[in-house]
Amino acid sequence: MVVKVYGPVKAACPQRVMVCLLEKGVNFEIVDVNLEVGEQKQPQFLSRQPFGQVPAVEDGDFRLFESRAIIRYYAAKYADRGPNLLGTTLEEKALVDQWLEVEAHNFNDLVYTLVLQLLVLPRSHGGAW
Ligand SMILES: N[C@@H](CCC(=O)N[C@@H](CS)C(=O)NCC(=O)O)C(=O)O
Repeated sequence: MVVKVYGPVKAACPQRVMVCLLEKGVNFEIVDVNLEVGEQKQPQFLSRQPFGQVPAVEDGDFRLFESRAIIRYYAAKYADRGPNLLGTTLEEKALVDQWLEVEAHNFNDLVYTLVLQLLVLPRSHGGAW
């Protein structure tokens, strides 16, 4: 079963998921969501991701959104292949959780907007997504 990753390749949050799938050697396909025209806010996509953001995945009958929940899921699902992304001992697992929290709340919140405003948007068409 090929995992479907919904979101544009160039967006950081879907890239977080793609990197995890690549690390784990999981086959996936990209289903593009055009953020420039607001496809992520349309009812069809909101049924996958109620907050109108990418990424979302579809894996057979299973659907999931929130990039960090998705990477935790695939890291656990494919624990027996590729690099160990979750740690082995309780302490290693706690450290993985610690740094995932730091990335989400201390790093991403501060850096994401800066990178988007200063680097990504000025280089994209018309200054929009
Ligand atoms: N907490 C969400 C954040 C998702 C998010 O911010 N996605 C951005 C792209 S990286 C997005 O969809 N932006 C368009 C929008 O918010 O309308 C996750 O990690 O999945």
